[in-house]
Amino acid sequence: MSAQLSFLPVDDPEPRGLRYQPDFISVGEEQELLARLRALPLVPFQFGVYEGKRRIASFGWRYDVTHHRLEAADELPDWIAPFATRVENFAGLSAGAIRHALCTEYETGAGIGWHRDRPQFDEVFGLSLGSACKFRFRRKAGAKWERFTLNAQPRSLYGMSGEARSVWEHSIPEVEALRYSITFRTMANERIA
Ligand SMILES: O=C(O)CCC(=O)C(=O)O
Repeated sequence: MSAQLSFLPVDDPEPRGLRYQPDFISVGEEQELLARLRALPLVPFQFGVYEGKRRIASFGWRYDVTHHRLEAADELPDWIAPFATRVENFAGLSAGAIRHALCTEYETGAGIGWHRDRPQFDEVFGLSLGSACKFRFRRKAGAKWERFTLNAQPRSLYGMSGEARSVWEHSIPEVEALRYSITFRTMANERIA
């Protein structure tokens, strides 16, 4: 179904539940998506009074980090919906399982700090566009951290479920070139609080 990370050395603590699929979309599809993303009214990621360097647009649901709650957002647009369907097929999910898409722009020097995704969401998939990034994972092992880095190439898709999603934290260090991503998420349950 999907490319597991079997090519990696056995010493790497590969997070269970992490999938990676290079060339999930074509170069032409990437160009079309980049044009759409550049045309979006992206807004700086807001955390209380702080603004992140990355800019975002949410569809389906929007997570309000200041008030710690989900809010309804515009439906996934026509140009994103077919890719959500492709992700559902890739992951063996039922049609319509992906109900949220987050578009993110990382200008050069922007990144995202260590975190796990919100518990209101379940499975998480990320389509990388424009440039590569180091997608880092860490988890506590006694007094130390186990670490793992996925080199997420443009046009690739990663998927996080199981431990990769719920135990490991992930982050992206400052990117070296303009990068966009579309993060697709399923919902943890139907009761959205
Ligand atoms: O840009 C990405 O691929 C990751 C985004 C992410 O981790 C998040 O929005 O929580």
